[in-house]
Amino acid sequence: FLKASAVASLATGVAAVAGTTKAADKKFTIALIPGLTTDAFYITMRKGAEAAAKAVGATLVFQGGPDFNPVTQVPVLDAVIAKKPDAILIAPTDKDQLIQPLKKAADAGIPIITVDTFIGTGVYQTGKGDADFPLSYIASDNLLGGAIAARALAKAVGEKGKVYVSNVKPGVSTTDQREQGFKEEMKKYPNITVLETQYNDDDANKAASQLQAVFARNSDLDGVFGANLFSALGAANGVQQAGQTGKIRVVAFDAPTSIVDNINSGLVDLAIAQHPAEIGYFGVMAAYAHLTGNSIPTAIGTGFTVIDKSNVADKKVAKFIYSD
Ligand code: T6T
Repeated sequence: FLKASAVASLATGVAAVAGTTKAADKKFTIALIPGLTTDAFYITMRKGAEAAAKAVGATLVFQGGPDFNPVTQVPVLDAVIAKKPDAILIAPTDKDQLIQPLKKAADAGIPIITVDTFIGTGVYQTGKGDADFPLSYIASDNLLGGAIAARALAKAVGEKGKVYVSNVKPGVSTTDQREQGFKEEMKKYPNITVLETQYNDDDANKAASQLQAVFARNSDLDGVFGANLFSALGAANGVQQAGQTGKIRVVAFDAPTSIVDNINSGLVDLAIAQHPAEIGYFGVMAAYAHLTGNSIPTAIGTGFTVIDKSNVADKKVAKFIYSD
């Protein structure tokens, strides 16, 4: 026979377990709003987010705009807010222009976590400024990524000559930081001139024509850093169209499937793969932790895998190539 006190504590234990089960049983809906829907980076992020949602029994809603632009992203955000999800994960397409639209969601009581890109300074929960309300920022270290790109390009061009950055547009936290990190690191190479940045609006065709225009003005152009998937893809295409494969060296941010051929053919020297699936996975897990009463870190950093000719065929590396 159990003593009365033992029965009581057993009962409490059962109640506690039942309570836990109840909280975990609630099916949360977590929305993921990417920078744009048709980008292998965000498609891969979605996969990671789906895996985490499955693990915790949450429903993931993936909804985004057709291009990387606040004009198309804000209406999507408004539509998502109207559906009252339990949490929103979002890659804001502009660090200032998304502050007020996201504030509306936070004021409506929806927890916000930014993934990949940030608003304001990206330092959250400080009690300072108008953009500290998101709970967490989950992303690559983009300043570091820019510095890695600079070192790789410097090496590829023999630490001298002319290079430029092919970039999206000012105001995007990730690509601004990559350019900043790149330029800071390039100061260590006094014989390398960094020409004016070319902004392509996330349009690979524009990045390709810009490469050709820069080359037309600078026949001694040695290299280009493509600061995101479309900038790098476009710049590499431009190099190929100009018949300069291997002469104008290319360092790429991001790793779509096409990067494998481009590395093997020597068109691209090196690609810096982000880990978007991790960003999605930890984004959902952080939201779930918060929704079930746990505290979460205000920032989570994910890593890079640097891919070049020497390791592109390695399975451990290939798994970081993005999904189509
Ligand atoms: O480079 C990624 C992402 O990190 C950036 O914020 C926007 O561009 C990509 O989605 C690649 O196209």
